[in-house]
Parts: sequence; structure tokens; C-alpha cells
Amino acid sequence: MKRSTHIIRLFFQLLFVVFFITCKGSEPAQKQEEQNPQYPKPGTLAPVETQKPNSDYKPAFEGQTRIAGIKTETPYEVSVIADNLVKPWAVISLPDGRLAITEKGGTMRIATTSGSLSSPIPGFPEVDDRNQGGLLDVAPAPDFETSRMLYFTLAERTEQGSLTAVGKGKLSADETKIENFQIIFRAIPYYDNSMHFGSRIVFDKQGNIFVSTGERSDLATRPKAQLLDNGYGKVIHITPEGQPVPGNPFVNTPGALPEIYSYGHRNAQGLDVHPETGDLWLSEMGPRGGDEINRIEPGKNYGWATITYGIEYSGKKVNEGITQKEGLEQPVYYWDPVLSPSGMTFYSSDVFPEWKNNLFIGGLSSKHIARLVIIDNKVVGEERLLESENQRFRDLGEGKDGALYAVTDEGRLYRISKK
Ligand SMILES: [Ca+2]
Repeated sequence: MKRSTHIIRLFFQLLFVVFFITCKGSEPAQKQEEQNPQYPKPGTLAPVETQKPNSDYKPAFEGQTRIAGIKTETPYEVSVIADNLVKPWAVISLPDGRLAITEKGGTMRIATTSGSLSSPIPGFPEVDDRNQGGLLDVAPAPDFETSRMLYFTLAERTEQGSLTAVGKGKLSADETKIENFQIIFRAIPYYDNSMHFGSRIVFDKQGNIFVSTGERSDLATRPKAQLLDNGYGKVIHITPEGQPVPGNPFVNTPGALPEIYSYGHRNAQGLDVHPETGDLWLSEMGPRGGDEINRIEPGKNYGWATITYGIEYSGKKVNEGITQKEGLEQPVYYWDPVLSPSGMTFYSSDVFPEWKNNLFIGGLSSKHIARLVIIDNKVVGEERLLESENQRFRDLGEGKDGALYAVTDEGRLYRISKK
């Protein structure tokens, strides 16, 4: 009796194990996929752009513009956490998770991620804050936690005119001022107007600095984007002391500025390093149409104003009206009619798995944030975020908390976080 009970119990135990294994094995593959989706996913919806383009120019390759749409699946919430910034131009996370924000007039703020703002922090030289100038971008030094050094770009104002400059200064212990501000690079020459200063600043993985500049807009200065003897319409690559990075592409070219990394840019207000590949990506404003995303390689010419997908504001063609030329780089992606791309950031956190390595770009006149999904250096999906907010999005930064933070010309600080 005792022995038969034991056998029956063993039989049922075995049956349970077999049943368990069978169930696990037959779990539908589709369900597993839902639990473990593979990102990035290409877009499958209609392109987000529905307006007529400015020109009849055709893209150089399929998917260079008006790519398929995509929609964020993860529930998220949008909050305005501050609305009293004065013309903010840049937002970036500090190592402790708070945000450094520049204001164009020449001050900086520190914000908590709940939107509590410091008083305006002074300590900068006089900036040319007319039109597109001012105190522009900010980036903490990689060793900020010990050095307290911050790096900036600004439109420096002098009696000879203005230019895009790069400077550094130390955030005082009590966080009330920037101390010993020093200019370490000037995108020469000085010029008396107030347009197309670029600019963004970003550290590469080696601790050197990339800076984008503009070609100062006028027909007189525009050709300088194609010449290597000046700092207009360039990406600059310098050490934290402002010296050319050894190995820069034009260090041995007679007459070229040794700080130049790439050229042929119009007005680049977006720059970021891809979190996985380490490549430098850049956004730049086209004229009417032809706003671009470029992946930057050393020594290359990105075409302005010889080739462009945009036209003059007057409606005329730019120069010969061509979009491709041997030896000039094609944009990875372009918009026509418009994005007006300003600051941008790659997303690297695990909080939104579907956003990982996506590129988020602030749109000014288009008044939304563009999300681009990228696979193998090609854009495969585009989404518009915060369209209903009706704001000019000037810059975006990824928070240490995996939220996205954005500042607008109207003075708002947004947080976009997982619900
Ligand atoms: Ca170009």
C-alpha cells in the first residue's frame, strides 16, 4: 500500500514536469516577441511630411527625405517644468543629474529635473545677442565633477564685429558665477552682422572638443564655407586647451586652419556623438528647404553653397542649382520644405528601449521635435513629437533619468518622461 502510493506520487510528479516543459516549449513565438521587441524598428506609417516641397529636386538615394513615419509605442508624458527662462539656447545634463541651461543674453541657469531654477549665473564676456547671436551652447568638461569646468560657445562682440568663439570657465563652489572665463578658440575673421553663428559644442570619446560654426549668412561671407583659411561654416576639432587636435585633416595643408575637421556647412546648430559608433552627427539649416542631417567624417566637404536641396528665400536657385557633385558629401537626410533644425541629441538610456540610439532634433519654425530612427547610418523612420505645443524647440538634452529635456525660444523647459 505504502509502496503503491509512492509510485502514484512519482507518476504525478513526472506528469507535472512533462506538462510544464510542453507548455514552456509551445509558448507562441509572437508572444515572446512582444515581450522582447527588437529595436530599432523601421517606420511603417505614411511619411510625416505632407506639405509641398519648395523645389522639384530629387533625392540622391531612396530614403534621403520623407521617410516612412513611426510612432512611439511606450506611453510617455510631457510636462512644462519651467516657463520663465529668458531665450534659453542650450540644455545639457550635469553629472549629478541637474541641467545646465544657457540664456542667449549672456547668463546660465542650473535647473533641477523638477524645474526649480537657480538665479541667472554671470561671468561671461560681452556677447553679440542681436538676432542669432548671444551666449550659445554649453557642455560640462568630462572631469566636471572634480574640475567644475564648463565649455561654451558664444557670439563674441568686439569693435571689429563679432564671431563664434569657444570659451571655458569654472563654476564657482557656491554656483553663483563663472570664474576666470577664457576664450580658447575664435572662428575668424570678425564680421559685423548678427546671423549664422552656428553653434554647438560636444566632447568626443577622447575628451577633445567638436564645435560647429555658421557661414555668417551674407552673400559676401557665404563662399568662405568652401575655403579652409577661415572659421566660417566648419566643424572645428580642438583640445580642451583650444589647440588643434593632432591628426586633424588639414594640419599639413598650407594656408588651412589646423583646427578644421570638416567644411562646406551653412549654419549648424546641432551636433552630437553617436552613443555606440562614436561618429559625429550634425544638423544644419538649409535656406528655403534643404535642412540637413550629416554624418561627419574628417576632411570632407559637405557642399554648401555649391550643392543644396534648398533654394534662395527669393525663390531663385542657389548658385548653379545643383544637388550633387563629385567630391561633395550628400546629407544622410534632408527636409523640404522645412524643419529648421537646432539642437539635437542621441538617446542612449534603456528607459525607452525603442528610442535607443534614435536622434531627436529640435525644430524652430516647424515647431516640433523630430525623432529619427537610424539603422546602419540611414534614416528609416521619422516621428513628430510635441506638435501641439506650438513652440520653437531650440535644444534637447538627455537626462540622467532617461527623460528628454527641451528648451524653447518662448522660455519653456519641457520634460518628456515615461508614464
Ligand atoms: Ca550639405
